[in-house]
Amino acid sequence: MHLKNYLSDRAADVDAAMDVFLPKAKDRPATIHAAMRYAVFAGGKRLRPVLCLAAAEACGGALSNALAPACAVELMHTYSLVHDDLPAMDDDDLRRGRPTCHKVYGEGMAVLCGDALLTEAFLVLAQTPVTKRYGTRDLITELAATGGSKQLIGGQVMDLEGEGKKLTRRELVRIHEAKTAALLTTALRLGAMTANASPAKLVALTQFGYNLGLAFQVIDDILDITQSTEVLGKTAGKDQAVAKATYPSVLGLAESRKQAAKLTRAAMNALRPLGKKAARLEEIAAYLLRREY
Ligand code: GRG
Repeated sequence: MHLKNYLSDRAADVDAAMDVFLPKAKDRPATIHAAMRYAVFAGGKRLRPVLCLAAAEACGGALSNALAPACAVELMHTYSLVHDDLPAMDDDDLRRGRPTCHKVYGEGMAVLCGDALLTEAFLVLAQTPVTKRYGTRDLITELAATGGSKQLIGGQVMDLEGEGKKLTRRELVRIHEAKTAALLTTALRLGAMTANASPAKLVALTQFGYNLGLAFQVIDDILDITQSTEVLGKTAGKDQAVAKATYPSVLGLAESRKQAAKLTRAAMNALRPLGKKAARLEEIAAYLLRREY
C-alpha cells in the first residue's frame, strides 16, 4: 500500500476508535465533552498513534490490539497542546487550523479539558489487551513516566525557563528529548508491547523513536520559520517572536537541515534488528524528513 494511503487509513482507524472511546458530546456535563471532542477532532496528523500501530505491525502484532494505546498517546498529546496554547503558556489563538480550545470554550474550560483528556488517556490505555510479557501495569508505567515531570512536563518547564535566554545546544537537545522524542518513543514502545515484542525489539524502537523524535522537532523548528500560518495551521514565526531557542536560532537553517537528515539516518539504522517488517517505519521516517507542515 502507498504510504499516503497507509497514513490516511491508519488515521481513520484512530479517529473511529477515538469516537467510541470518548464520551459523547451530549453526555453531561455537555460542555466539557464538546470541548474534548473539539480538541481531539481538529485535524491533527495523528503521527503518534500511527507510529504506535506501525510498531505493533513491525513486531508481528494485530492493529486491533494497538488501537487503545494509540488513542491514549494521542489523548495525552492533545492535552499537552490544549494546555500549551493557554495564555499562561504559549498564548496561541490557532491550533490545527482552528481557534484554540480556550478561544472557543474559555480558559477555565480549556484547563479542565486538558485535565480530562489526560485522565481519559489512562482510562483508554487500561483497555489494552495484555500479552505474556507486558501487563497493564507496564503500559501504565510507560505512559505515566513519559507524561510526568521528568519528560513531557519537564520539557515544558525547561522550555518556559529558557524563553529569552541563550541556550547551549545540549540544553536545547534536552528540551527536545523531553517535549517531543519521549512521547513518540512511548507510542512506538506501547505498540510493540501489544505485539509481545522482545526486549531487544523494544530497545531498537526506543533508539528509533529518540532519533526520529529529535528529527521531528528540528523540522518543526525549521517549518516555524519557513512556512506560513495557513500551511502550518498554527501561528508561524512564533519561536522568533518570543525569542525561543530553537535549532535554527542556535545552529542556523542549513546546519539544522543537516542535523535533521543525520538524525533520520540514525533512526533508520536503529531499525535493523526488526528486519523487513520495519519497512513501513523506515518509510514514515523518510516522509517526515520531507514534510512541509
Ligand atoms: C504538558 C502543557 C504541557 C506541554 C508539554 C508537548 C508540549 C510540552 C507542548 C506542546 C507544543 C509543542 C510545540 C510540542 C512539541 C512537539 C510538537 C512539534 C508538537 C506538534 O505535534 P504535531 O505536529 O501536531 O504532530 P498535530 O496537530 O499534527 O497533532
